[in-house]
Amino acid sequence: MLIRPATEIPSSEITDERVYVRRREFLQACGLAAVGLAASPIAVNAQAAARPRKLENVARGPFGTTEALTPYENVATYNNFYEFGTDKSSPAMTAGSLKTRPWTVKVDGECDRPADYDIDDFIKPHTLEERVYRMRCVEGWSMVIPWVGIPLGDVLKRFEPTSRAKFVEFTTLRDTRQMPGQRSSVLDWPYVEGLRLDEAMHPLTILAVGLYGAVLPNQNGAPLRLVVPWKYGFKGIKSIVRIRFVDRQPVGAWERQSSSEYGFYSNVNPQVDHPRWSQASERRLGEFFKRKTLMFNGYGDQVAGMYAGMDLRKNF
Ligand SMILES: Nc1nc2c(c(=O)[nH]1)N[C@H]1C(S)=C(S)[C@@H](COP(=O)(O)O)O[C@H]1N2
Ligand SMILES: [Mo]
Repeated sequence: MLIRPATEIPSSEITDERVYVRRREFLQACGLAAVGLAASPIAVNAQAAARPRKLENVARGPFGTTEALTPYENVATYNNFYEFGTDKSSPAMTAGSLKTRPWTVKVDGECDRPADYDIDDFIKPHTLEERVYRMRCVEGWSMVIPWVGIPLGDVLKRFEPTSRAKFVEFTTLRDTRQMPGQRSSVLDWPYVEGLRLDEAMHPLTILAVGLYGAVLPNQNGAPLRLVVPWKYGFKGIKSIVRIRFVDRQPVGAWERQSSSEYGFYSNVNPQVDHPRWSQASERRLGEFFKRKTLMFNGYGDQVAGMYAGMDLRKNF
């Protein structure tokens, strides 16, 4: 099996030192230690004992940035996951109630091979890759995260989308017992997001199953979440239970809540302000000074062509 739940590892087996050594081995296996990443904050892991289990057979994926990684502690304790409360610190404290196995992913809509998959069978045909991506939240903070995942395009091709498939819609689990934040009507549950088919097929787009070489912490969207690094973070829907090929543009949970603030495209764009704040700069978690926000979050060379001829002020 490719992925075992964290709960199968007795806590006695996980010590700070072992996790540190495993991390170093992982970096060496990926050839990353040689470029000095081992000296970055990843080696300092105060919360290592709480980390989920390491993932085996992770290859080094393309598109890696060499910017300093955001410390694991920030990535795993400063979260937006409204199903577990609206405070940044709440998901890390309460997402333990989410049961990530067994987990079924339904694939349906405009495709020739719709099916319900057990999460492990869903992932099995693919090689896990590490992708270090810059991430930018619409609220003005950013991180650099070493994701472990599989290219979404490879996944979607398996289901043979029909010629009517123009968009892909993703849905998060809805279960008020496991997700206590869904008892509040802060969003119209379940959380939904969508991509145009070409955005979904783009080689930068991945489905993540882990970060920092280990299984995704629940608060980061276990067992399966979307990662689209040139878009604001809310497009990266967590804890996915359904992937549907559709012919019409899906309405995401944030767009449904406030379409004047959260558009369908949500490409990172320093020239288009959020109605209530500027998007010109950002604060990288763990840093003091603000940085200028880059068009398409710095991925313009790879993705700008998909929006040629579109008015990106209108299609925000
Ligand atoms: N289901 C679900 N997915 C979600 C969210 C959410 O509240 N619910 N928040 C989004 C937002 S606004 C951001 S910035 C990212 C945060 O991901 P992270 O906590 O792993 O950094 O998750 C996105 N995916
Ligand atoms: Mo966000």
